[in-house]
Order: sequence, then C-alpha cells, then structure tokens
Amino acid sequence: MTAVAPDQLTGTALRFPQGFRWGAATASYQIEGAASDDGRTPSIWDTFSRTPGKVFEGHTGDVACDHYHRYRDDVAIMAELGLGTYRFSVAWPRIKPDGSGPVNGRGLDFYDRLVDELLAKGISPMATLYHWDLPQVLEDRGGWTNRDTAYYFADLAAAMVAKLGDRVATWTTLNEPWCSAFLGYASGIHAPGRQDAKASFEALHHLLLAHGLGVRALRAGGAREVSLTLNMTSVRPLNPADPHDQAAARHIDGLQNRIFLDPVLRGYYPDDMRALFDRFGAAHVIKPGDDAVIASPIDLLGVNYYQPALVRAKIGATAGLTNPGSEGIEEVRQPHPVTDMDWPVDPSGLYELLMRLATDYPDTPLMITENGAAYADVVEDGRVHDTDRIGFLEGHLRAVHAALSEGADLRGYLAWSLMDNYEWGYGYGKRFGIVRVDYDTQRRTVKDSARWYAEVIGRNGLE
Ligand code: IFM
Repeated sequence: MTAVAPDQLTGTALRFPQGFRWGAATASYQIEGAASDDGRTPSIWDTFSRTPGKVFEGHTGDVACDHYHRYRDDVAIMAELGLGTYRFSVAWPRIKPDGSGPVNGRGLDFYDRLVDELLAKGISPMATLYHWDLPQVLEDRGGWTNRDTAYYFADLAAAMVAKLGDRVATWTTLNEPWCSAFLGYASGIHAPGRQDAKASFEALHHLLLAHGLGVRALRAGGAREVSLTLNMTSVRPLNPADPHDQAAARHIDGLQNRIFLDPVLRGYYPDDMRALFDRFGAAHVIKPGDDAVIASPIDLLGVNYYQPALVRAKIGATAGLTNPGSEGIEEVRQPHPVTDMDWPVDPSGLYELLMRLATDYPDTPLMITENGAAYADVVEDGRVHDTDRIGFLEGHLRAVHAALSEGADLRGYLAWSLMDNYEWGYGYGKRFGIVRVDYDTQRRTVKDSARWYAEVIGRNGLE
C-alpha cells in the first residue's frame, strides 16, 4: 500500500504557489436558457432533449439558470466569492445561427457584455468555444462526421477572437471531445444520440482537426493563451500483476486518454488506437497533413477529473457501446463512497493522473478546468450545508497540492460548477453547483461549499 503524502492528510495546512489561478466553470447550454432569444437557433441538445426518453423527465435547457438574463447577478456572486477566473462556453448557434456564414451580432453581444462585466469585477474570462451545443443545422449535414464542421469551427474561433481577443486572456477550443465522440456518436446517451462506432471515430478525428484549426485561427487573431480541455482519468487494472488486466487497462486508457493526448501533444495517434480507426472503417477521414494541424502547439492543457476507472480482463465480456473495440474488458465497481452520480470519490486518481501527465507529456502546463461533485443537497433554514461536497473538494485540492509539490506544472483549479445546472441526460436532477439554483424562482443560494471555497481562495491554501 502506498504511503499517504502529508499533503493529502486533512488537517495539514497547505499553501498554493503565488499566482495559482482559482475559479469556477460552467457551460452555455447548461446555464444560459434564452434558447430562442436574439437569433439563437436550435442546437443538437435542443433537439435531443425534446426526443422522448433521452433526458430525465424531458428536461430541456430552454430556461436553465436563465443566466443569459441574470449574468450580472451571477458575476456579482463570483466576485463575492473571490473567484479570479471564470470559465464559460460560447453557444455556437447564438454566434452563427446557420452554423456557418454570417455572424449574429446580437448573439456575440451577449458574450461581449459578459466579458466586460467580469473584467469590471476583476475576474479573468476563460472562454471555451465548444461545449457540445453544435448547431442542429450542422448535424443535419452530418455533424462531426462531416469534415466541413471542423472548418466551420475554425471560422467560429476567428469570429470570437476578433471580437473578444483584446479582453479574453485564455481560450479553450473544445471541452471533452471524448464525450462528443463516444457519448454522442457511439453510445448515443448524449446528443446527437447516434449509435455508430464508425461515426464515433470519424467524429473524433474531425473534433481533433477542429481543435488544431481552431488553435491556428485563435493564434492568427492574436490569442494570448490557447488550450484544450480533456476529460481524463487514471485507468487501473484490477490485478496490477496480471498481464491481461494490464492490457485491459491499457486499452481503456487508450480510448479515454491517449487517443487525444498523443495526436495533440506528440503529433500522432498511438498504434493501438490507429488500429481501431481501421477496424471500424473510419481511417479514410485521416488525411495527409492532419497530424501537423492537430499538433499545433497549445499553451495549456485543461484537465477535467471526476473519478478513476478500474477494469479487468474477462473472457466473453461484450464491448460497451461507449468503448468501441473493448471486447473482453469489464469495468469493476470500486470500493469508495460515491456521489449522487454514483461516481466513486477517489482523489488519489487525480494525483496519479497529474503525475502521469507530467511524466509522459512534459512541458505542457496543466490546469484543472473541472472538478466537483453532485450531491442531493437539502435546504435547511435557507442554507445548504453540503459537507460532502466540501470533503470532495478538499480531498481533491490536497491531491492537486501533492502533485504540485512533486513538480507537476499546474497553473490553477476551477470548480465544477459555479452553480447547479442542466446535467445533460440527467436534466436538473443532479446538482453540481457550489451555488444552489432554485429552478422555480431562479433564486441563488450560496452553499457552504462556496463559502469554504472562498476561504481557500482568500488564503491561497488549506488549513
Ligand atoms: O456537467 C458536466 C460538464 O458539462 C462536462 N464535464 C462533466 C460535468 C459533470 O458531468
């Protein structure tokens, strides 16, 4: 058993490096609402959420947290908490209602106002260009399986940096392309809801191409800091001494982590993952020169971490839809407490992931762009005493600190999420916020976790 580093022990006071960036994150479809205001057209999530049986109780993002109209109040809460960075995403169908072509000035103006409001409160805006709300008109033309989508994305990037590049310091091309490709096109539990392994690899490649083209468009527009955010995890073999379990873990690690990390940071798909493109008939989408575009240098890698994975080899196990080509591999339940998502809570997975990134992909500064937990909060006397969430955050911040102490180049930490919001297929049924949203009244309540987080930010450390 590995010894626990002092950093990871509750009660040990810790300080983060000077200049460490603290903040919180959200995403457009999850909070904005205003689904048809000012020229916005439907995204794939508007369509998906209206498809019977796809989302918990048929919830949609039509109103969500009504942030589109309440952004000033929300920024005031961020300021009250002392956030230095706010990571938000841009709704493509607001900016380009036809997916491609002319920019919709009224849509762009929303982000212009938001950025000015943030800056006025001393909060640094971090803009993600794609957090899953593809214009439906583009899905109608094949979505991410269509190579043109990558070029349209680059046009979006150019339009955004032209308008906001003077004020937005940090840009992120994509959020979690793993979800877009495998949940969107393989298992179909996310929009657009397709179940087609071949399409998922085609989509994956075009997403990475979009990332590379987006990086170039952002740089051409003068962007100062350019990044990509991946949802990664530590994939562990049930029996670390068993070569079959090791191979199983390696395969899932390939699908979850290396299929993105290697092309972006090393310039090529790893052989075992390239073989899956061949196996599923998707290799035709990889064109000469794409590798160089995809590997366009980035300044920062965003790490979204929630839970580790534990797998084993099992003869006869069928491949889960989400992990195409993973026959003979079974995911194993882990002996940890779980969140309301039924996700195991294990901060050591984050430490392990950060150390692995620092070793295998050195010279890439890292930032935790999402980390947090859903719990079934209750309101008591107007307060939310979410001690579980505080425990989750503290454990993970200790893991972050341990990685920092051992040399990981980690620049900041953003909690997911600033406020309760639309949790995709779970609708409003899961609450990840450090600020509560009452969806009937749109009233915000600062949870105990947010107060605790504000103290952490204030002292730049843990007690
Ligand atoms: O809510 C999501 C977010 O949109 C992307 N990362 C994971 C979060 C929790 O599921």
